[in-house]
Amino acid sequence: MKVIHQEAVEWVEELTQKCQPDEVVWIDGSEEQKEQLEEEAFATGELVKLDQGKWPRGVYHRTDPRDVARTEESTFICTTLKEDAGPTNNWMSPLTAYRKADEVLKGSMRGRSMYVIPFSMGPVGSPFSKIGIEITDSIYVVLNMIIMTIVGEEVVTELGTNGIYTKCIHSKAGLDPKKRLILHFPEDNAIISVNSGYGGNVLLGKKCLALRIATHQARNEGWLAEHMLIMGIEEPNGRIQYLAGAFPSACGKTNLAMLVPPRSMQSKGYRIWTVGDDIGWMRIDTDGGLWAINPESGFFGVLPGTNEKTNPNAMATMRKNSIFTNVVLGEDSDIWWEGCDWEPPQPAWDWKGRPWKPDMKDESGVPIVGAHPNSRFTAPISQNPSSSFRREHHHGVQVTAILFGGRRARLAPLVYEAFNWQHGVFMGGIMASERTAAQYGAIGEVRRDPMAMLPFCGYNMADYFEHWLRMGVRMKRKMRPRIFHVNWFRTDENGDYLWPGFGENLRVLEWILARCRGEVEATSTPIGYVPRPEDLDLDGLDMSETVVKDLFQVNHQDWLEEANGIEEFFKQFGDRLPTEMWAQLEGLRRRLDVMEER
Ligand code: OXD
Ligand code: MN
Repeated sequence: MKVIHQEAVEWVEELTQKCQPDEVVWIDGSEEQKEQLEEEAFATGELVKLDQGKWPRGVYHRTDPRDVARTEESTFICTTLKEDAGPTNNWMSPLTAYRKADEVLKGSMRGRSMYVIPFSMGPVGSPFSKIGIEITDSIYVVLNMIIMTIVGEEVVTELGTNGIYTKCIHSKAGLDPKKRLILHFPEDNAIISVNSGYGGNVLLGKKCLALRIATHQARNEGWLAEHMLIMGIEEPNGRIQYLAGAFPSACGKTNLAMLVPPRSMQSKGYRIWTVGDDIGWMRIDTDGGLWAINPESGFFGVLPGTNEKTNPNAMATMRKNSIFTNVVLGEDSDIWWEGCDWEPPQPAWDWKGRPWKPDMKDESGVPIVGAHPNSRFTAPISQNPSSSFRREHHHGVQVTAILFGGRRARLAPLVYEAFNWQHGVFMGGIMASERTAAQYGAIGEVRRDPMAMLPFCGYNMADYFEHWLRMGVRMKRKMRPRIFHVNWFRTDENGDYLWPGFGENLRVLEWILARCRGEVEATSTPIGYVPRPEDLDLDGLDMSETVVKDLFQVNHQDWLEEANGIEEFFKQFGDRLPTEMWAQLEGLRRRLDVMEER
């Protein structure tokens, strides 16, 4: 592979001097090179070859037990001015950050190989796409990047002699959690990640480039980089319309993106087409509409709870050519995780590598899980049976509706629509989820997560709201996506879900699309438009009138309390918060007052 980008070659040379690897290997994405790297990793134990009958070309990896999830406390935005990172990000001055990174990087690759991965986020040559070069000392990272991004000669050709690229540096170094740093330099278009081997911290094309660095570029260049799934809904008449949706972690984003319609809707002719499950890059095209691509080529999905019922398409996607991280490994080279469809292999080892069998308990009687709750599969999107034919299209897909979601037991109706774009931005800005037993912190405690971007917005979130508001103004009114909020998690007084979820969510998406086409009326409430019960297809669901009423109820007192919580959240942004956001909050309170007077 011939690299003619002199500056990139010099940068790699400089890093070679600094990190002192035994050798430098440029990754060309070829099958031969991939196989050779796998063999090396099998020999050192970095990877385990799985039962090739059950998992063709499947491999297994275990991360250090202290390194199993994104570490927000070691993640920094390194801008010259602290205010540019804003109150919701950790900030470090670029000078300090480079110095600290240098201390770790110096000699960190002695006795190891340094791999250089030129990669493209998005179809090569598309006006949406961005190129990066990741330097890493981990074969696991190389193999994941080959699945998650486009790697190969075509990227180097596209880069040419002077193309722009993000400098992405990763070294496992000593995997010391105390010295772990995930540093973003938006002003230099660079990322440095040290002392971690966990996907979200080290597959630098994903959260680091495609969100934190890209949000900064998107603001400067006038587009949106979002933590969103993108899916197409094909109706019986063959029309396909696309939705983009932002949901906080543990709200079923991957499952929704890969949804299989319930039988009753399948037989009418409905189909879902997955464009992406995690990241959407969106631009205003010459038609004045919003167009989106998924810059990723693979899924990096959570395994526990994934099975033929919750996500049959994910199960089919990971059948071959996939990487499994931190699940149970059997002596027979089979794998297992909590909630999968088969019996655990025996003998077996858990995600920490300790002998494990089902129903084991620790000294205090607490069950010992076999797979880490954040164990993952990495699989090519192209293997998804519902993969959209538009996925590789250079201009992406036109977004008809934007969905914001959260996990709210009482507050939010199943679905409601924003009055207009500005109100929709407010709706995204106040997004929140209540913690479940599976997460740290008090159960029921509300975590505000605007547009599901709290850990991913690479600049001051107040400016991010302003950018969203401006984007709306730039779109043609008729082409502007409508904005909705969904909540699949509303419960009754016994804590049981009111809505069945899974494939049935398509019924809600259908109402959303009907609204976008102007085909159905809706009921106006202080928080937005909710469906009239007769407009939601509830065929075959056996749902009582009371349940339907409860699903859409807007409780005055709960919303007044919510408004106080929103005010507290907004205050931290001081004068930088757009006045429109305060005006929206006032509007909400005013409408709630009118509701009470009635
Ligand atoms: C992810 C996340 O891994 O959002 O996608 O944490
Ligand atoms: Mn995500």
